[in-house]
Amino acid sequence: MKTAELLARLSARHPGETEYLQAVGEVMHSVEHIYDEHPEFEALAIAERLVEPDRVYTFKVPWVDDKGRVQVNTGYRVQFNNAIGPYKGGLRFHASVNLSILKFLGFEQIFKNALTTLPLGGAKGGSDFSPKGKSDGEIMRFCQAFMTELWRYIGPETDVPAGDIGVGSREIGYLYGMYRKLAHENTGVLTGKGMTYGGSLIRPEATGFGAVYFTERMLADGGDTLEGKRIAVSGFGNVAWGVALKATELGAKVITLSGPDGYVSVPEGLSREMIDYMPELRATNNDVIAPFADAFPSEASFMAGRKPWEVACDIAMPCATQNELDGVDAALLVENGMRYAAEVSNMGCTPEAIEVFAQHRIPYGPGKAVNAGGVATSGLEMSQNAMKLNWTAAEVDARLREIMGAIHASCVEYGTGADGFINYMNGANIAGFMKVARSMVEQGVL
Ligand code: 2IT
Repeated sequence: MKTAELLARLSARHPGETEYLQAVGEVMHSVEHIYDEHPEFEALAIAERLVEPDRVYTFKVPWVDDKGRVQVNTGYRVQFNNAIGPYKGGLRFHASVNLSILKFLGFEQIFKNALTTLPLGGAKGGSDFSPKGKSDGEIMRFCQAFMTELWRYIGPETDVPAGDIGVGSREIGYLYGMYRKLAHENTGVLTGKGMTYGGSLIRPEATGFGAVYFTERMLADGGDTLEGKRIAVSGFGNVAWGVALKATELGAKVITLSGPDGYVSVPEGLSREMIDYMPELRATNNDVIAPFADAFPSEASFMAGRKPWEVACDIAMPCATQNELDGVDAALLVENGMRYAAEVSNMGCTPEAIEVFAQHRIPYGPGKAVNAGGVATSGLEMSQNAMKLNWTAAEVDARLREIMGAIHASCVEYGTGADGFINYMNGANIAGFMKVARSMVEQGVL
């Protein structure tokens, strides 16, 4: 593969789409050697076809706020690739959302979904709507307005959205209600649904639990366990909550959480009471972590405007957003003794950070493998909806564990170097890519 040429052409065609170009660059560099061993890939222009989304929907979302003012946001759905299954991926509601971010997320989703072992294609969507400071009524009206456009493009066998940043069970409920009304049908068209209308047990916990199951296996590869390990976590949303719950249960200490305003340090590790407080703080819709330290003044201290990567820890688990851990942060973490990096946010580490990990031979689990338990459990929700039955929490959790084990095995199979060092990023990219590329080859030029 002429990777440099491909990337140059792509950046000329999509100037300024930095996150998208970053995500494509990472995957293409990982797969170029394998690609060249398969002349049929080059002949069928698999790379050129894979890097462009199948289609992108953009639409206007007008809605009325509590003061009676008309607001206008932009809505998107990027349907990236459905070679192995229906389009699948979350919706992000955040002020930063733009086409570049949704294309990077949709592109990553293709390979992540392929890794889950389930038949799921890649997509992503969302809006630049910011839920921060909005009332429940405003959120409902926005979700309803968003769905009046989106519903034409999705369906239980074609494209199944879910949550992401800013879209949790409340938003999924409002979105699902409007879809049901417009389409006149009750189907598994969204995942992350509430338990009263077709949701799956363990879906709320799945991204965080899956991330800890994967991390446990990374440690086992190094002859290590989670017992007594200090974990620096960023974010304080659904994903950070699931990580904190499972990691603490397995004997680790979660010693930080963070928000856009700074981080909290909890040297003795989060207690169950603190973990239970996380969803409460999230529900205030203010997107700040400072009140956490006010709620637990003797155990937690707030560091305004700083990132958690300055604390000494054994494991770093970024759980907030893309590019939240850069080269400087990575160097500081390594200097302070960090031994494993398990990225839970999508593309949470910059290329420079990944380079620092590689230089110091720090095992690094990429987001598309570590956080795949979320979408995998969405796939399990789809299966339950199709069969019109519900599995028990224990059954879903057992399947999630099995899937995370399979993802880890793929990373090891494709990522172990001649010297025995496991490059989980290359492994994940190659394993995901090979499945999608083979499926595209078998199905012809489309
Ligand atoms: O990034 C992700 O994998 C998600 N936000 C979950 C997607 C899904 O369809 O459950």
